[in-house]
Amino acid sequence: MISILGIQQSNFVRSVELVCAQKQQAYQVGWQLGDKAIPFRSDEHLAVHPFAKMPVIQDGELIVQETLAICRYLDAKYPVPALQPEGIEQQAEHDAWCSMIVTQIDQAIMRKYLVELAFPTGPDGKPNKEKLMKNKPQPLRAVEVVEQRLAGKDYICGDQLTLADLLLVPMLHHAAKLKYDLQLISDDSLIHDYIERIMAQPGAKDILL
Ligand SMILES: N[C@@H](CCC(=O)N[C@@H](CS)C(=O)NCC(=O)O)C(=O)O
Repeated sequence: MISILGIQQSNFVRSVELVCAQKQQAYQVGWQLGDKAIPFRSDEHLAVHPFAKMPVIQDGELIVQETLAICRYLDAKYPVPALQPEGIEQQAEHDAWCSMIVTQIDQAIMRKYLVELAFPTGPDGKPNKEKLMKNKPQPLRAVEVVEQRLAGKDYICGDQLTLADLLLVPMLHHAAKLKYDLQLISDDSLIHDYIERIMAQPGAKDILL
């Protein structure tokens, strides 16, 4: 059983869950690795991730930090189905998208926007609307970049589901719930069909809640 340290609402924890589900590997999510409790931001957490981030996984004796490293490790250890393309050029393109997704796209959609809604910093414990509206151009630009990339494709790398999709979809799934002045994804965006395509994958409906 693979242990995933973190909370189920985290987009990056969900990405790792989606990879485990694709690989038909049993996993558990919570503040423990194996039998050992690891409270958030505790010394034990810092011992397995020097910046106290989630997810961290334990697979047998091995502990792996950082979502991209975890996903690549799982894809190598459990090769079926393959979640990275073959060919040097295709791999380079896939690596570039994985990198953009876990850096710029995550920063724009999650850190600059959705995290404010999940953990509000405004008066009376409400989301800080001024901050959200000031930041909104950044997630909107990230959504536009994704729409341009997906035009004419089923997945980020063409017709193969890859790690890039499993890194991206939890962010888009959270973002797609936003309405009215917070809305990021228009009702007619191809992103909705893309999310549905991923929803049809093993375990996805139980992970993307
Ligand atoms: N570079 C890390 C970033 C992970 C990350 O930002 N995780 C968020 C949850 S999605 C987190 O740990 N948030 C808690 C915090 O920053 O204190 C990775 O790729 O795994």
